[in-house]
Amino acid sequence: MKLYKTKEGILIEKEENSYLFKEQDWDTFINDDNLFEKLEGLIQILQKSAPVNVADILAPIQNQELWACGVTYLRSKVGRQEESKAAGGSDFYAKVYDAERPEVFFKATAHRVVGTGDKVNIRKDSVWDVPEPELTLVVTSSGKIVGYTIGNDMSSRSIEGENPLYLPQAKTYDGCAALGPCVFVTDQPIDLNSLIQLEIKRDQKIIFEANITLNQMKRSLEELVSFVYRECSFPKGCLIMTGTGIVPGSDFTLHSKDEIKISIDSIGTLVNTVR
Ligand code: DO4
Ligand code: MG
Repeated sequence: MKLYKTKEGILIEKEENSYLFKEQDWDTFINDDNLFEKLEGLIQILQKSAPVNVADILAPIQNQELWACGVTYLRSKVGRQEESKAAGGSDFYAKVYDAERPEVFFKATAHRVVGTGDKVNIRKDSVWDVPEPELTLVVTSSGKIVGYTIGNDMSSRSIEGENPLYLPQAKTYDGCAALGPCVFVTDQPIDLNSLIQLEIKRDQKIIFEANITLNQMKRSLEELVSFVYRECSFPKGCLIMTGTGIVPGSDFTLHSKDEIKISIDSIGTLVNTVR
C-alpha cells in the first residue's frame, strides 16, 4: 500500500483504488507501530476517492526529524576518499566504512525538506554539488520501521571535501533534501533486490544515469535505526536516509534547472528540479 500526504488529507492507495482520509494529523497517523493493519482496516470503511493528484502531493514529513546515514555503500566510501584526499580525510572514510559504529548525522526538519515536483537547492558558496538517492525509512517512536520512502540527500562535495568537519554545512541548508512521493507501507521487510535508479536531465537530455540494488548496502536497516535511536528519543517518529550507493564522477556537478529523478522499485519516483 502507498500512503500520500496531500493538501486534501492522507490518501491511501491500494492496487488501483484510492481512499482519502481528510483532516488527519500526519504525526499521529504515521507514528503507529500497527500502521499496516490500520490501513487495511481503514480501506474497508472509507469511500473510494479520485486517484492522487501529483500537484497536491506534499513531502511525507511534519514534526519528524530527518536523519541520515553515510558511507554505507562502497561507492560512497571511494567517492568521499577521492574528494577529501587533499584535506587528509581519506582515512576517516575508510575507517567508518569498516567500523562497528556507522556514520549518522542530523539532516533536517520539515522546514528544509521539499516534496516531489518541488525545487531542491544548491548553496551559493558551493561549486560542486550532487544529489544522493537514498532509501529512506519511516520509523515510529518505538523504533519500528513502518514504511519506506525515497530521499534525495543533496550534498555539497566542495564543502565536504575541503574538510570533513564542514559536513553540517555541506548537508544542511534550505532545500537540502527531497522526500516522497509516498510512503510504501508493507507488513514485509522491503525486498533488498530492489533497484534504486538515478537519472539527471539537463535541457531535456540525460546527462547522468546509474543504478544500484539495496543489497549492496554494507549495513542492515535495523542496525542503522538502532544507532540513530541510541540515546535519542523521537516523540513523533523519525525518517532516516540510509546512504547513497551512487556518486557521479568527479567531473560532474549539478546546475540550476537540472531535473533529478530517483526511482525505487515498489515505492515510485521522486522528481525535483534544481532551483
Ligand atoms: O560523510 C559524508 C556523507 C555520506 C553520505 O551522505 C552518504 O554516504 O550518503
Ligand atoms: Mg547521503
